[in-house]
Amino acid sequence: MKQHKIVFTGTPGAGKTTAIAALSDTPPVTTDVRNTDAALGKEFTTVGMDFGLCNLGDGCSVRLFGTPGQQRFEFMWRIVATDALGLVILIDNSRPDPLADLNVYLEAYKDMLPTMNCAVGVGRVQECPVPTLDDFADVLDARGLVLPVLPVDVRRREDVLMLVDTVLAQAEARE
Ligand SMILES: Nc1nc2c(ncn2[C@@H]2O[C@H](COP(=O)(O)OP(=O)(O)O)[C@@H](O)[C@H]2O)c(=O)[nH]1
Ligand SMILES: [Mg+2]
Repeated sequence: MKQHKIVFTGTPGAGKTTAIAALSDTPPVTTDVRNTDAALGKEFTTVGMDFGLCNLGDGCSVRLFGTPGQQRFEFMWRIVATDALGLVILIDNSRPDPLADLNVYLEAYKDMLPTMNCAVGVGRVQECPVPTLDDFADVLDARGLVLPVLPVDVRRREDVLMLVDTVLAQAEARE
């Protein structure tokens, strides 16, 4: 069976743990602990990484990894993405500067991106329509990158699957 590795990254609260749980066939392995960082404003936060498995049929399955979100774990972001077929960058559009958030991840992964299959998922666009998907495309364009930017609700399995399919389609196109 073909088994691919796909990594979800993004700011704390962007929905990495939720997305992996939505797609995983098996109960995902998470390392969430009670949050003691008041600045984060959420009850649980991921200190290590998430892991899930999803059988896509056609003899193909994906191993889903989530990076630890907080920037002090940045050294792990690249380690987790080693050997990955693809990367999904999740953006929380309700944050103060979502375009700057995207740039943080584009910078962290800049050596890998030219050869990495990658998609950007923008969450909470209904509540927060600005910046627009075009604005994200402009940020990518400024770095010479052409990547799909999709609206996503990480709580919906179909949305997360769409992101994974987009990454897999890029991989197939490269073959
Ligand atoms: N109301 C609302 N909540 C959302 C939306 N997208 C994600 N969430 C919530 O945002 C939180 C994301 O947390 P989590 O998955 O732990 O993020 P992580 O830090 O990236 O792992 C979850 O509680 C989701 O239910 C959305 O579009 N609307
Ligand atoms: Mg998490």
